[in-house]
Amino acid sequence: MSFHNITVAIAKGRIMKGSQSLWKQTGLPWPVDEDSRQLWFRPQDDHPGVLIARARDIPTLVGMGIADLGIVGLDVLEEYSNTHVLQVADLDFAHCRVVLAGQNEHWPVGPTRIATKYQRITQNYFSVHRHPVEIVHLSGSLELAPVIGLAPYIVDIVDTGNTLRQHHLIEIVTILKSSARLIANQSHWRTKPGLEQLRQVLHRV
Ligand code: PRT
Ligand code: MG
Repeated sequence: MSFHNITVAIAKGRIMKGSQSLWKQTGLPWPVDEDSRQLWFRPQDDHPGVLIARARDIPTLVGMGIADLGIVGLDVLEEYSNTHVLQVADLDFAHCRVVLAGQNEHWPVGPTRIATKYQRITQNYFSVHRHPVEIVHLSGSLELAPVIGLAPYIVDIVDTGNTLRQHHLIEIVTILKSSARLIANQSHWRTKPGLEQLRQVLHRV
């Protein structure tokens, strides 16, 4: 099968590491040269190209059809997805959870402030539970928010739980279980040859 027309947008960091081993398992040559500062590796021979981007930009790049496919965590997809993007496979790596955490194990009593980089996920969750919250957007170092008195609760990604423990924070509830997902541009998915075949190659391993 020829994938020479196909570009996959991949989030750098953990998702890229996992994608690299997925490419290895499938026998596809990994086109990314990590020592170069290049971010766009064009399709070569019969192999798909790879575009490296920030995680939160992947749904935009796929939705606009700049890339045909994308690989991104479900957490990022729930937060930043758009109507032009389809989820086509669970790739079963980069497992983690989006959790509510605080300085004790109790669910907040009354209106409360929550620091997070996941505004949409947090707002939806507390709307469903009809619990009033004020969301403070931070883009990193969430664990510091309770310590410095910015917000008593955070909504953040947890894997082993070590980071929370180090900051004396306790998990209260899991809001979302996440893993790496393969996403597709909706109209490319319907019309472009090779996308379903590439999905099968990536999903079957
Ligand atoms: O830096 P940038 O904002 O571009 O992206 P990023 O830092 O979120 O990228 P990256 O590659 O580190 O994570 C990308 C995706 O990996 C996330 O969107 C998740 O879907 C997934 N993932 C899986 C994780 C983790 N596990 C994880 N543990 N993302 C982040 N973490 C963080 C966690 O927040 C904590 O601070 O790693 C730290 C260690 O976690 P513990 O619980 O093991 O201590
Ligand atoms: Mg990071």
